[in-house]
Amino acid sequence: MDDLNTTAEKIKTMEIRGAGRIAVAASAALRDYAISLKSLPFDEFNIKLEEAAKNLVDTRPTAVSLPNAVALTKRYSAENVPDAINEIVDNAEKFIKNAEEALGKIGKIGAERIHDGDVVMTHCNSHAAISIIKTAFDQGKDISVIATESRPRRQGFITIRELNDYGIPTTLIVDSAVRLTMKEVDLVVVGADSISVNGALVNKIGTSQLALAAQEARKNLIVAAETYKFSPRTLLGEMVEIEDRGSEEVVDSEILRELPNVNVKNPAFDVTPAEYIDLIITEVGAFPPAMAFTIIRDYLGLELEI
Ligand code: RUB
Repeated sequence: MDDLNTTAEKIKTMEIRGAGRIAVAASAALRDYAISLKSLPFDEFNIKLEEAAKNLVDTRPTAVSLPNAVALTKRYSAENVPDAINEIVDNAEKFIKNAEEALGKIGKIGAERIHDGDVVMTHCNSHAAISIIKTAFDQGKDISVIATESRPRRQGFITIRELNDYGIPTTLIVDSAVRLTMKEVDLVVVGADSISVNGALVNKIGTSQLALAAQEARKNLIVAAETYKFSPRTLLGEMVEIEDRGSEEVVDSEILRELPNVNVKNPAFDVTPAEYIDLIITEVGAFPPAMAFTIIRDYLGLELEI
């Protein structure tokens, strides 16, 4: 289970992060692990595979891309090990290829919403959101970006480096400058960790603050999300769990030791209700959030379980 454990650890420690990259890494790890079980009897193979799936899914709770990727990778109808492995390898190759192609399609569809001269605000570091921004830039549109720092892990620095290297003029702001800066913005583009059946978006903490400020300033907010970021389990009433991370990400433990009456809370994600979202850009088209059920039914299936 070595490689699988290594991937699980990298997801847990956020060496691999971002809902899309987590999903692709988990699918590849499960594929390779299944191949490594080729000499086991079928019943043992099944048990080991279930354990591995659970191990991966338990690494981080919020991004539904992870259980979706695992469920789509590990399903097989074969009743012997070699055929089951073939199905799993096919599933993984398909999932990874679709995930890669989805980014290009989202970029193309989303770029239609960006016009020459636009200032785009983004939050955290989302490959899907950045794909939209880069595509608009590639189309020759004269655009610039305002990127939030995204405390506490400061994923905004990954974003500004990426945009800088692409030649896109970018301004970095601290998270608390979002509302003040919103008047300069034409469009907000963010990624997604999960989208529930009611069209609510779960994304990096602070996303809902961008949404509130955008609505107040009458600016549109669009979400860039592959179809595998929608959560079938929310159809069963399940709520998306918001990951709580350690206090050391927010404040040095030394300082905290001197403050026995202080507690630090570090929720990593928040929820933006559907009414704050103009459109969700997926690889199969741009949808209003009210169509989340249709996307789950048509592109993920209602029985997706891990
Ligand atoms: C990352 C984050 C991103 C989404 C979408 O959080 O909230 O906006 O995962 O990213 P973390 P992508 O850094 O805690 O994983 O579009 O790349 O899948």
